[in-house]
Amino acid sequence: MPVYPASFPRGGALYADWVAGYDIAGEEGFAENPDNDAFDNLAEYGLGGAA
Ligand SMILES: [Ca+2]
Repeated sequence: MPVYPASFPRGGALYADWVAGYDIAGEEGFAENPDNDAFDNLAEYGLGGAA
């Protein structure tokens, strides 16, 4: 399970739900970029993109 900062209330579960929709085991961190586009995971999630 990813470890989320304590200052990330409730959104952590939503991000985990987003991660669960993609086959990115091992690359689920905010700064990872499993599809090697211009956006890291946190940006993809925030913008409604695909991992
Ligand atoms: Ca990406």
